Amino acid sequence: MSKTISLTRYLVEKQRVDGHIPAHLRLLIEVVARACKRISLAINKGAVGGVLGSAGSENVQGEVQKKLDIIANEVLIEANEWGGHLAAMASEEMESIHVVPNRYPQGEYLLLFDPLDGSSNIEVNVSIGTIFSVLHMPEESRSVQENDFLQSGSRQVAAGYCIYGPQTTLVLTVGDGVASFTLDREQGSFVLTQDNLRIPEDTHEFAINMSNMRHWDAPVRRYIDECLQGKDGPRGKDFNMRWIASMVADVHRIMTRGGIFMYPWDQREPDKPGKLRLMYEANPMAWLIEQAGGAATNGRQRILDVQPQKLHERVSVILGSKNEVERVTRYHQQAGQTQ
Ligand code: P6P
Repeated sequence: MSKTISLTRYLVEKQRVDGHIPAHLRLLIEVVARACKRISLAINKGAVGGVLGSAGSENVQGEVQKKLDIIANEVLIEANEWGGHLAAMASEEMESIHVVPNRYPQGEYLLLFDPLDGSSNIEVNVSIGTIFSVLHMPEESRSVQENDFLQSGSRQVAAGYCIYGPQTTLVLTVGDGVASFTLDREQGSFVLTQDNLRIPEDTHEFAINMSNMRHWDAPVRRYIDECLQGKDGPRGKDFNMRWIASMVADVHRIMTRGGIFMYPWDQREPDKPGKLRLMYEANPMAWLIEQAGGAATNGRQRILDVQPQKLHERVSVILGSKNEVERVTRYHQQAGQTQ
């Protein structure tokens, strides 16, 4: 019988052996993992569970909410508000922060999440996921305010995602590498299946929504044009393309075998820096990618160094294999687009 290491044991050892995470942070991560299990069960029911289709409402970004977006959000809120380790939560699906009700003990952490990323893929049975990020309440803060969340990604204390695909897999960092845990449905627990994930520094695979090509700025067009020229072009090798339109699935592929993922600024919304959200999509994914040896920028600066001004602000995202991300950043610098 191979020695399996559960998520709980992994976290207890991080807490006790490495002294790397305090008990309350361990408990918080375990609660989020249990919520992801419940979300996975709801998703797996699909049409049989009556959970498909639109909820008939819009989120703060003006996007139509699916029933499962709301379900996933409610599962995360309900699972996390009574535990005593959180002060408040922020979600892509909620305009303002959700402060832990007074009837529950207030904790020292802030939890941010995209409860169900990629939900346009739900009806077509393509992998989707939950993305989460944990920050510490600012020392000086008395009663939690939205501004307490406006911390750069470099201040995260935990980040991860759970991908609901052929397997349900939780990928997590607490700042000393990346580990992945696969849900063993017979046991009902997440089991460590890979530790110290590393992303190859080079790749031949790029992920971008090519239908937006005419809207990109010059450095991105230059990079993709060179990839498309293949071995006859300046890169001297052929490239492959993938676009799942579910950030969790595209990032998980990169965590697994390398690649570069790009959702850059484009001229469709010139006043917005990009489509993806900084606080609960780009920041957690950027930290995971960096912890696995990759790089993550907005084309000009490290995503984790971006100082947020608003809770739901967006950002241009270029992340993955280090040497490819650095090439795109170099092209921005050469075009005079530096931070
Ligand atoms: P597009 C899903 O809606 C999402 O936020 C990310 O998960 C994904 O990478 C991106 O948008 C897909 O966007 O414009 O290709 O549909």
